[in-house]
Amino acid sequence: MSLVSVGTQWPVPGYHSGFQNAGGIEVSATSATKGDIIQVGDHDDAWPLHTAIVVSNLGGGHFNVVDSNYQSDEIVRQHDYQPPSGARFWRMGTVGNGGSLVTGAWYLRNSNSSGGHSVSRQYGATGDIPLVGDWDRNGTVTVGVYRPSESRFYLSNSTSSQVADVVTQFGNPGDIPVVGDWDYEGTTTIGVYRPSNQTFYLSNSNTTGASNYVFQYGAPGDKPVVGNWNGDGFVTIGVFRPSNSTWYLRNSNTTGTANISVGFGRSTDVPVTGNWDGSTGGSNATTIGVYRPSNQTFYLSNSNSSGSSNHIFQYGNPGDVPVTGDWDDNGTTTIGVGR
Ligand SMILES: [Ca+2]
Ligand SMILES: [Ca+2]
Ligand SMILES: [Ca+2]
Ligand SMILES: [Ca+2]
Repeated sequence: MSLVSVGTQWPVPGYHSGFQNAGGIEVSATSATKGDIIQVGDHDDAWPLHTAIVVSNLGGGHFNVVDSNYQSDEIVRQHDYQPPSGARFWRMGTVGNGGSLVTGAWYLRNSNSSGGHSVSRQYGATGDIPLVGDWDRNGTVTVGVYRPSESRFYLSNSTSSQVADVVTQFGNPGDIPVVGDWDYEGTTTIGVYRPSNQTFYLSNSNTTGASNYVFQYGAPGDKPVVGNWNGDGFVTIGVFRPSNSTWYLRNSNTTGTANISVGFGRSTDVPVTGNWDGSTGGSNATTIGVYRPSNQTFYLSNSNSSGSSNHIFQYGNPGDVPVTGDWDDNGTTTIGVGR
């Protein structure tokens, strides 16, 4: 704080650019959520330099935060705080692969292109990780969430209701949810990837209980992905490795080496998967793509190989979480965001 009192020590350069260079995404005060950074002042302006971490967004520009030195006392404290209007908000990390919901609004589009949303939904709460699947095997995909604070899945079979049809505890704190039709009988069921031991735990039912598949795969820092990579109908796993922007896809839910390795995307991208062109027959495989939070742009490929993207388009707002699904049941996987 002496820097503030003597004034002449300003500027302290590069707070905002530093967060950005490290992969941070600037978000609005309204959308700031737990774990985001509030940075006040980057130069000698009206607002004293200060950094705080959001614990909860109280609305109306007020936040509960944890910070230190706010009272020049070197004490780390948690308190309610209203940052000055010059404050900026940075999201450095993510929960799950691509982040978590803030308002629980979903904006889904029926084509892989820029434009407005085709369908909107309201489902889930702040901190939830959005999921998509056909939980009741009626042929229609619907939404769900994983609530990390409870290690619970909340799954809806409705295209409108906010009521959960299925509530299931599964996994441990720190797990990343994954969902898929692991046994190719039509129902999308739950699972988690545990980063701490790089192990998948997959269940063939949407109920609490033992996993049907438990196996190690991947390396520390990997992000789990799932898809029907070889077109045989079974949804199997893979990982996206940010350190080398490489996907390692496996055609069975077992430990072992990758069947497909492909470089695609950038380290700070969020992996997404789907059948973007609705190809059928023997080529109905799931293919890869990424959502780039920094420019809110999807880059989707119709093959699991390196090379240029087949679909590149902007969609969503800073802080949104990408989701994918065949919302209109026409065979083509398209995109959306959870907010
Ligand atoms: Ca369904
Ligand atoms: Ca199944
Ligand atoms: Ca395809
Ligand atoms: Ca579709």
